[in-house]
Amino acid sequence: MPLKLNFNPQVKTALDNGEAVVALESTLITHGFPSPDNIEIARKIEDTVRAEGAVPATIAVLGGQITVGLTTEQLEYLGTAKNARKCSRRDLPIVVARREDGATTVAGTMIVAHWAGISVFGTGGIGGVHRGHAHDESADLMELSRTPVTVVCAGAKAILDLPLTMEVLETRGVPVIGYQTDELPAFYSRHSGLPVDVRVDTPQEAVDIIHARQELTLSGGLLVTVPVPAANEWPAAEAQVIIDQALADAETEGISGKAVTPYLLERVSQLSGKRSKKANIALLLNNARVAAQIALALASNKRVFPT
Ligand code: PSU
Ligand code: MN
Repeated sequence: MPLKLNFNPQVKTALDNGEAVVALESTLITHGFPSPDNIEIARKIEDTVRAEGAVPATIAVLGGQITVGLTTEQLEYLGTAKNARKCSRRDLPIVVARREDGATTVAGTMIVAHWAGISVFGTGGIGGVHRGHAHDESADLMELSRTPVTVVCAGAKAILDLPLTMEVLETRGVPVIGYQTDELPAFYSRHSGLPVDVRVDTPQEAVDIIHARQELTLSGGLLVTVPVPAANEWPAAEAQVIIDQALADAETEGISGKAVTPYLLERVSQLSGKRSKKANIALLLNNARVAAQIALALASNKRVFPT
């Protein structure tokens, strides 16, 4: 661990006792949802983890301090902060050196979770390869190939090129697990038509793969993909029309770099009324629940590995 991490005492105690802890990201608070919805959603995600019997650890950088497990006050502060930088791997040294606030993406959260000793992380959707811009590949994919954290998500965001994203995950050696599904979920909707590498139906089956990866000393993480609950699904055909419109608008406006993903998510939300938001919140809570169950199975099931 390179720097002193600022631990929430509850998270520290849970980790010291080998209890189940789930890492949560903060970019969805600063760049995923507008205030004040963002704070309420972040709280509900944490409550869902607690209801399962695990301890939530929302990760962010506050005034340059890498913080593992935001307090209620810190979460409220970040939820209204105007200048928090979206932090992937490349951004972490910048916010630390300049004592700035930073919200961690999937990549940034994986790095800090690993430093903190947290091996399960629940989120909405990972970044991936952007449609029509194959060179714009999220740093999330590279992080998954090098940092040993299990990321529970609803697939890659539907605004992305899902077949290309799956290809890159294969090249990078990241196993893609379907949780109670044979198909990669497409974030807002349950179906993408793309097969996952393996289906598991229980948290324990996911833990078996986590253990096998460790035993084989393979670097990198695992992706557990969970479909949005059927009642809150936004069917792919309907979502596609709006996503295409949002992508066209991004081109017209000349949006680029790290602003692309927040722009597209916000535009889809504006164009879809409440449909995309409803699905997004439902999948976040569902993923938090599954992540907590996997963390609990992992905590109750330690194995000693041959060295
Ligand atoms: N999925 C969401 N909302 C988000 C993100 C993903 O529903 O805000 C964020 C995550 O933090 C993810 C990041 O890591 O977007 C990817 O950004 P980029 O494509 O610039 O790597
Ligand atoms: Mn990008």
